[in-house]
This record gives sequence, C-alpha cells and structure tokens, in this order.
Amino acid sequence: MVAIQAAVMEAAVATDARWDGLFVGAHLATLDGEGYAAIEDGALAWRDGAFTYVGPRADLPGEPSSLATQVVETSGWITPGLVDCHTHLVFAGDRALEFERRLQGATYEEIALAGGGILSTVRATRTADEQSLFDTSLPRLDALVRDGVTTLEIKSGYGLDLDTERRMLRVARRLATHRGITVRTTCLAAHALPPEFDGRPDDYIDAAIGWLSLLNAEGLVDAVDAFCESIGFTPAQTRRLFEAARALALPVKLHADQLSDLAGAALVAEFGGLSADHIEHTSEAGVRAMAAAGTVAVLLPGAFHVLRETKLPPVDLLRRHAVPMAIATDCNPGTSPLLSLRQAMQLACTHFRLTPQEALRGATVNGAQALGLRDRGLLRVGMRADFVRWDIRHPAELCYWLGGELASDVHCGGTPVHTPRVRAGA
Ligand code: DI6
Ligand code: FE
Repeated sequence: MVAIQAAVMEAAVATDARWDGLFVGAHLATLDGEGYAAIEDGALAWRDGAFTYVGPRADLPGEPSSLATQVVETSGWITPGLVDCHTHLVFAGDRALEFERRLQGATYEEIALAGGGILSTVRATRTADEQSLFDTSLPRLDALVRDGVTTLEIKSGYGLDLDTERRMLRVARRLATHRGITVRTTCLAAHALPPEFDGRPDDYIDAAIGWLSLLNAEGLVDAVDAFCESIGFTPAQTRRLFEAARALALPVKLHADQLSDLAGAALVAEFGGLSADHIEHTSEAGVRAMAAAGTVAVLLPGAFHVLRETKLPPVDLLRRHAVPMAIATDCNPGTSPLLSLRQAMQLACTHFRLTPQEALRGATVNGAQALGLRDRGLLRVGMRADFVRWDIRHPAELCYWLGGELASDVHCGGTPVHTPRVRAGA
C-alpha cells in the first residue's frame, strides 16, 4: 500500500444529504454476528446517510455504476466507524509538569489534595473564552477523527461553575457541527469540588443540580456523570445527583470504582445507567448488578497505563456475566492524554488481555451502546453509514501497531470526514 498524506476535510465537503456511494474490493469486518463477521472481497453501498448494501461484491444486485453515483474500487479492510464513548476532550492548558511530578513519586491523589490535578485544569479552563477553548480542542478532535472516530462523547467538568460548564458544552456542540461528526455531551459538574465550596460538598451538589436543569433546558446535555471516589463525591452525593437526572429524564453514567471500591458500579446500575466507567476495583456483586441492568463496562486503559495502576478491571467476570465491554480514550489532560482510540484498543489488549476482536467491538458497537446509540457500530443495511477503510491486511493490525496512520477513508453518515490527500496512483 502506498503511503498517503492525510488531511481532515472541512465539513463543507459533501453535505448533500442525497450523497451516495459504493466501495468495492475491500474486506468487511461487519461485526454483525460472531467474531469479526467478516466478508471477503466485499461491497458497501450507502445513500441518504445509511447503508443500502453490505455483502460480497459477487452478490451485488446489479452493475456497480447502476447502484451509486460514485463507485470506488479499493482494498484493505472496512470496519464500522469508531465510537469513543468517554472523553474530556474540551479543556485549556496541559498538565505536563504534573506528569513529571508523578514520575518523581507524587501520587495522583496527593497532587489533587494539594489543589493541583483536576483543579489546575479548572483554573486554566475558567480563564479561556469560548473561541480559544474551541481552537485548542479542535486539533485533539481531529487527531481522533484521523484515526477512525466518527462518534464521541465529550464531558464538561473543568468549569465547576455554571458559565464555564456551559461554555465547555457549547464548544462540544460546535465541534460536532464544525467537523460533521456526532458528539454526545455529558454534564460532569460533579467532577471535583471547586475552592469556593471548600468543606461544603453537599451545597455544591445542590448547585450542580440547579445548573443541570438550566443546561438541559438549553439543549446542552445528553447525559449526566459524576466522579464517585474518595477524592471526588460520595455515593450518597452521587445518588442525589442521579435522582435529579432521573427527574429530568437524562441517562446517567459514572466514573466508578477507579481508585477504590465504593460500589459505584452497582449504584449506576441501580439507576439503569448507560455505563460504569474505569471499574478497576468493582466487585462481583457490582458486575452482577451491571449485567442485570444492561449497563456497559467502559474500560479506560489509557488512565490505567499513565497512572501505572496495577489493579486490573474484572475482565473475566465481565465476560462470565456477559456484560458488554467498551473501550474509550478518556482523553484528558491529567490521567490520559491519549489522542487515538486505536491506541486505547492496543492498551486494552496488552494490559487487560482483551482479544483484538473484543477491542474492536469495544470501540464500535459496545461504545455506541454505552452512549445509548443503537443506529451505529455495525456494518448492516439500514444503520448509519459510519465507516472506516484501513490500509491493513488483517483487523488484528488495528490493535497491533503502536501509532502510525492506518485510516484511509473515514465516513460519517456517508460523508467523508477524513480522506487521503493523495491516493495511490492518483
Ligand atoms: N477520572 C478520570 O479519568 C478523569 N476524571 C476522572 O474523574 C481525569 C481528569 C483529570 O485528571 O483531569
Ligand atoms: Fe474520565
């Protein structure tokens, strides 16, 4: 395969909803069945944003040129578009110096308790206006898209006051429109206690509940999250927030059992939550509760790796109880400055012993489920035409390479959002 130079295309490209197309010749990892549910020498057609044919080229119901205006003879593998279901992508500043301090022995908790950590990003984000927040976040979004992401979640949580939480969520919405991809927003006002509420965490939860209903009324919130941890909020405080979310008919998810077992996974399952995230310390009771509630396990190997954790999430229990596992970047300036979902899949295989098949499901269909989205994550007729063509010989390569540029065509709703600038032979 000839090396390509790649560029993220401006959203102005191909916004025509009638745009259709047909790729022939690549192998398809449809994920619509056991394993990769692969189809060799496949064909993939779409129209009006949804797949109209997914199958072997040999079974196409007519001449390719009669099926679509644009027919592309291609190679490699096509997978569903990747879904990054847990990110904190919108923030200002960075925490590289904190990284150095941790390398010298300071722990994440010590830095947080001394007013650093999340609160240092809060200070930087509060002083950034909307445009500069947008400008610093866009390159991070583009890095994810270049590596195959077509849907992602973005959390607030570095404002911890109404204006800045709103600004973060507005930037998340603007990023989606600007790049032509899907962004689901999550209100994470209960991420840390801001200094003005020192010693008054219950008052802060009351304030956060008030902001939640305002931000929801402004159409800025798709889900609600909290950091339930000794350095975050207690299960009782989290429960109060979840009750407010329920009253607003908003789905919940939780940073659960990351650094200790506070039974966070069971708590979010009790509320029928979309996902319990991190869950390194979750017990079997928590896993059973997730299985019963249909709550997805979101594994975040980037944070595990960067914090040099040793406690592994209960992957065997999740398999035994058939809890779907999703993989996400957790892209954030403190514990997971990770700008590639494929790299997260690689880390999930090396650290958590997921198979490359499990990792691909985790970054597609299970990630979509963790966002409550059932219209994507598989190559199937009728599903959204979100897909990626990769320059690889086997899908396991997606979890094998560390770095590199493998994604050659990224389509979201049938529209290209990243293409090779120079195609082989062009
Ligand atoms: N857990 C995480 O992984 C991020 N937030 C959280 O509660 C880390 C956020 C940060 O350190 O900035
Ligand atoms: Fe997180």
